[in-house]
Amino acid sequence: MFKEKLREKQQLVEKELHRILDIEEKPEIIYEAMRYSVFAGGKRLRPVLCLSSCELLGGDIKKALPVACAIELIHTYSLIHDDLPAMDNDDLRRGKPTNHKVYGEAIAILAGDGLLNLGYEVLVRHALEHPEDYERILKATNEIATASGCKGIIGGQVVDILSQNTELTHEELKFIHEHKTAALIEASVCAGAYIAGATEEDIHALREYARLIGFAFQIKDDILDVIGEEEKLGKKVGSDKEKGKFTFVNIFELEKSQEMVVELTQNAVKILDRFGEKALFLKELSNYLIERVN
Ligand code: GRG
Repeated sequence: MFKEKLREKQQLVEKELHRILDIEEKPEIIYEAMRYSVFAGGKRLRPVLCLSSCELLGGDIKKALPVACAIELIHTYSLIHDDLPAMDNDDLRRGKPTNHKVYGEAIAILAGDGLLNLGYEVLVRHALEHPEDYERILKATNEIATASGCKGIIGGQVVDILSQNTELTHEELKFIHEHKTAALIEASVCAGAYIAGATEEDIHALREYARLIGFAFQIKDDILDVIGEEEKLGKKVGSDKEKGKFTFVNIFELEKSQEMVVELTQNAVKILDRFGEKALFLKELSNYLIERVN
């Protein structure tokens, strides 16, 4: 039942992303490069979180769909840029050659820029087409813009890059994870909630929930980089060590890191108790993330 509901939401997102990116304009190559990475097989976790928090608060998920897709476009831009030679210099992403390996560095940079801008275009268009929801969409956009900026993923990426080959404290590592990973996960949950007309108390609880699962998600990512299977992961295993990246597994070893993922998730799930039965899907999704293999 959970898997079916997950698939349903992923398919909604997939269909809408195809609609958004079905652009037959010149220069064709840029749209091709953008589609290449968006449809390379991502899990769509962030958009599913966005739809689910909207649903949790009794909102109409169709109204959250453009917002969910905008987040996935922005997330995909960050992956393309993260893989560039000037950043992580990766050859594989989502099980396929990275964007710059296929299209060259210049087009990959522009495809990332194109996706970032398209994300905001989708949000602004949604607000213009639905003036009755204008304020809700604006609040969601504010969440997404903040998380995508220097207070979020860019700030996390800067510290991550400057910290290569450096031993970090728990606090320093937490800063990177909270910004690089948890920020956009938090924005996904809060944006969906805003579309449903969340109260500030709802937002406070959901933000705390999302922060915890975002953090757990990154620790799990660190673990998978050590014990994951390359084929399932869709990227190289052991790349953190190779790049001199300090991770939670360095500080806490595997067993303790795994315990932390479980504990953070349990604490996150407890926060959802206040929403009663409606929170079942989000709770199951949170637990599913502990078991993920990619
Ligand atoms: C602003 C250039 C720039 C980068 C921002 C997001 C980011 C920093 C870099 C991406 C690389 C990375 C490992 C980020 C941590 C977050 C994370 C685990 C991303 C992968 O997310 P998944 O597993 O990927 O949801 P899919 O492919 O399923 O969407």
